[in-house]
Amino acid sequence: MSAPHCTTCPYCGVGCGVAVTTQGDGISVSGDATHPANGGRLCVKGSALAETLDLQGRLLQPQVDGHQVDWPQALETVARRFAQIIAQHGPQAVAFYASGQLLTEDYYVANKLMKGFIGAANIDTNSRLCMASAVVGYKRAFGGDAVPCSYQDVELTDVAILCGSNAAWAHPILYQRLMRARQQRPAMKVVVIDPRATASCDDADLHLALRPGSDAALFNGALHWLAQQGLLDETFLQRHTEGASAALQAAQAWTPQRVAQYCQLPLAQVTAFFHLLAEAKNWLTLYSMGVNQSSSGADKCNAIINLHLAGGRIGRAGCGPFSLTGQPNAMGGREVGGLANQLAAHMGFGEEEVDRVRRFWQAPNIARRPGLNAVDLFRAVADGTVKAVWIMGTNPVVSLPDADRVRQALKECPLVVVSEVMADTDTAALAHIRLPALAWGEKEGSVTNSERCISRQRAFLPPPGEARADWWILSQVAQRMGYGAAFDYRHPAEIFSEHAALSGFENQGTRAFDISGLAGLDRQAWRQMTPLQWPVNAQYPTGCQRLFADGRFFHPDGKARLLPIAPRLPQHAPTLRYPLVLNTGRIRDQWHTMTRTGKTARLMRHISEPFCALHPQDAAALDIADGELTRLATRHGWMIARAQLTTDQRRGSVFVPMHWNDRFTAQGRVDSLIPPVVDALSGQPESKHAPVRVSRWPACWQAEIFLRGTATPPAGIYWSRVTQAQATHFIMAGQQPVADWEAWLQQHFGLEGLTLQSASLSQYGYHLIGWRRGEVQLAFYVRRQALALDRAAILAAFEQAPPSGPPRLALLAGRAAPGQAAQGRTVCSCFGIGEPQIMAAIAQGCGSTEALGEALRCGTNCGSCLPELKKLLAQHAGRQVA
Ligand SMILES: Nc1nc2c(c(=O)[nH]1)N[C@H]1C(S)=C(S)[C@@H](COP(=O)(O)OP(=O)(O)OC[C@H]3O[C@@H](n4cnc5c(=O)[nH]c(N)nc54)[C@H](O)[C@@H]3O)O[C@H]1N2
Ligand SMILES: Nc1nc2c(c(=O)[nH]1)N[C@H]1C(S)=C(S)[C@@H](COP(=O)(O)OP(=O)(O)OC[C@H]3O[C@@H](n4cnc5c(=O)[nH]c(N)nc54)[C@H](O)[C@@H]3O)O[C@H]1N2
Ligand code: SF4
Ligand SMILES: [Mo]
Repeated sequence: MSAPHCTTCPYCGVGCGVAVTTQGDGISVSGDATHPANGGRLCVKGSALAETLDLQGRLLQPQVDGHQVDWPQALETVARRFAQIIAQHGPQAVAFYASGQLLTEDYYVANKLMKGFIGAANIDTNSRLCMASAVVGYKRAFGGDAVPCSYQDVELTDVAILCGSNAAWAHPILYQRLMRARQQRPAMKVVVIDPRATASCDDADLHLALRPGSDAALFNGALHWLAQQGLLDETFLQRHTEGASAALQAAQAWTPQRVAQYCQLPLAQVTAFFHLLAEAKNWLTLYSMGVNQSSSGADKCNAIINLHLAGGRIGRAGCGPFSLTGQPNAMGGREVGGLANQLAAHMGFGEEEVDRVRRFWQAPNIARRPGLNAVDLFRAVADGTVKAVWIMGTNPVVSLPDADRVRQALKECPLVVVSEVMADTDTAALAHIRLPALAWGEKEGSVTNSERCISRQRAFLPPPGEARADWWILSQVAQRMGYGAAFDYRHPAEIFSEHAALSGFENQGTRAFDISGLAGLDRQAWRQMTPLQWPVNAQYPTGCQRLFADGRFFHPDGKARLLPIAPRLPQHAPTLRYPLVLNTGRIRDQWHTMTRTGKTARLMRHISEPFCALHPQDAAALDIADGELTRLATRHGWMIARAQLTTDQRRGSVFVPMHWNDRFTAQGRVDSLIPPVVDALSGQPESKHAPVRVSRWPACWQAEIFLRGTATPPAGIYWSRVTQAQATHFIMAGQQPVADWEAWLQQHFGLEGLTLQSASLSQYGYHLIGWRRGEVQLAFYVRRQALALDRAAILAAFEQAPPSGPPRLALLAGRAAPGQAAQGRTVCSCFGIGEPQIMAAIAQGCGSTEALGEALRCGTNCGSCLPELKKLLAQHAGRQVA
């Protein structure tokens, strides 16, 4: 066994350290105990990383116009086609669309090429959909895009306010740090501000299920109320801020009564929140997409920051407005200038800044004005202004709003280049040129997490096939476009060092992002770099945990700004035709468009299908029962998802996960429903809010098929693919009756050479199993209503010789063989523990999560399922009482 490689998790912005051990062919992954973010822990996605490393589905060879080519040909074609379009239509006719999942070194090269050498600023990233509002908020308030806090602050605060953040699922390790701190310090309070009850409300003292989009009013109200109680920090305001009186004036109208009415909250909850603030020494607001993804996202951020400034709750332990970044390197993108309205290293397009960067890069064609942000960029592709787009590390056909228009735009675009790790994504399917990139575990570089901590991602696997690092691909294209000298990089350490030097270039304390202390790193030192928080410079040689401790901000006068905030509701209100509000977001075990987490059976078991969470009363009014298929439609598009009735939803509001796409389901891209409405200041889309109509999707049959090998379900039906280790598994439903199931199966899934046994049941039911050469090949079940199959038992049959006797009848029935326990829905993905087992253990006396952990091991590894275990315990207790 070799010594563990220390690297960083490629998923969320918590940025956990990962220790990888290789032993023969086996690779095991655990938390890196020395990493400051996680101290050795990993959540369920991090723990499953080793299962995503296989090469199945990987893009391993460059492709041009559908043909496999070698690298020189691919690179020359990209360079030539880009150069032709630039020569004919000018630099504004080309664009890059990149990702917060690129490494800092990749990002730096992409940004330098586009802004310094091609000469347009048309490089935007998926961070536009994610962090853009937070960036505007910080820049307006502090004069720089600087997150003041550290993760330690969650352990030191008195009130943690999770606003528009479901950290229990989206930032699990940070959430667990918070929960542990709370156990040790019972006086600590947790407030969750979210229209729906989430796993993060599990241990909250107060959940404010406010009207969608109304957050700014709540924070204005808190500001006004604290001012009235004389609880603002007048000294701090006077010494270190400007704009307090205007902000207070704007907040004046927001009495607790008015806040309660506007936010549709009980008055008692509003005042309870204000009292919590009044009584606590330290407040920490952790905010995320429920704040940023809004047409007033930037203002919501500043309403939060206003409160922290006015209360003097910033720059000290346990305090601050803490925007949680989503992607592993969203922050790195912000540092290099990976947004179309920033130039580089926290510099914008002021004349002096442009000149400074031009001199540093020795750039021949530096861009002098901002480029197109993501939504506008794809609009420009649609109207033909942008004729070439290079997409790297993101899947916009799934994740951008108005996604059907995005897809159409790419179909019509003369040149689409995609750098990807996977061969088949909804976006890669439309590319003229596909470039195989190195994936996590193969690539080398650095990332910055939510608390400004720079860590290394290290390679522990050889490059597969022809895959190459993103920085290398970009540099090679740059060289072929004639910019050789500026892109002559041989190692990512050289890029990092240049980036660090630019951050310090003529900085003199004027720009927050300064890592000039790392500018001289050679390869060896870069290889060994240990995590540290920027700034890293002469003043902070070993990094800095907390910014603004000295009350000095980055505006020229050194003072922070409070802004007058006028709360605005989302741009499109519900209408008679589209009466409900569509909210979207994440689930615990999937990552975005599922290209990697969708490969892991274990991560698919927790939630296996796109769903639509509805309040039971809304569902009753629509005649929709739990588990039925629904059709959701907006003016932009439609989708099918399975109804999940829950009082966790507010009335009038539905929730759909953002993850599903054409690779996994028939009609499940929620972003095809989202209007391309953006915040005017940040350009960030209002992905959390669309007026929607929900109706039943009446199916006349529901089926599941398990088969060895692959197949494509027929068009016109609903289907959803559930990754399983043993078999391909589709859940299906149809609106057209099928007269002869055997013929239908033969046509779409192939039954040649199989020995078959079938059973026709009453009520439209039909089951069929087929085997060949000692192996079960296919199992199919159809009914008029939803099925209740024991999937684990069916899958187990694919690992054994075809059964006979009662076990065969059990397989035909879709049930566990006699004497075997039923598995049911998986709750603990780490140990594969299902709900029936957990409920049985509770019934037998396990009264706490600890007792359950001892009996079944559930919840004892990553802890991501603890909120659900608590819910099941509560459910059981509720039943006992009833
Ligand atoms: N498991 C998992 N974890 C992830 C990711 C993933 O794909 N899967 N992605 C990562 C990325 S890139 C990101 S950006 C983060 C996102 O992390 P989060 O922002 O925590 O996740 P979301 O589920 O998108 O949205 C958070 C919450 O905002 C709420 N919300 C909606 N509208 C409003 C509103 O008007 N006001 C308030 N206060 N809340 C509202 C939603 O109900 C939702 O519960 O997660 C990161 N972590
Ligand atoms: N409705 C709705 N829409 C949303 C959101 C929402 O909450 N609601 N959230 C938004 C947010 S916050 C985000 S961050 C986006 C995320 O949306 P996307 O960025 O589109 O989602 P990913 O699936 O992470 O896409 C990353 C792609 O890069 C590939 N990849 C992985 N590693 C590498 C690599 O090293 N190099 C290269 N070249 N490719 C690689 C992956 O296979 C994958 O196809 O979605 C946004 N869209
Ligand atoms: S919390 Fe989970 S997904 Fe996020 S970085 Fe840590 S292990 Fe990875
Ligand atoms: Mo994100």
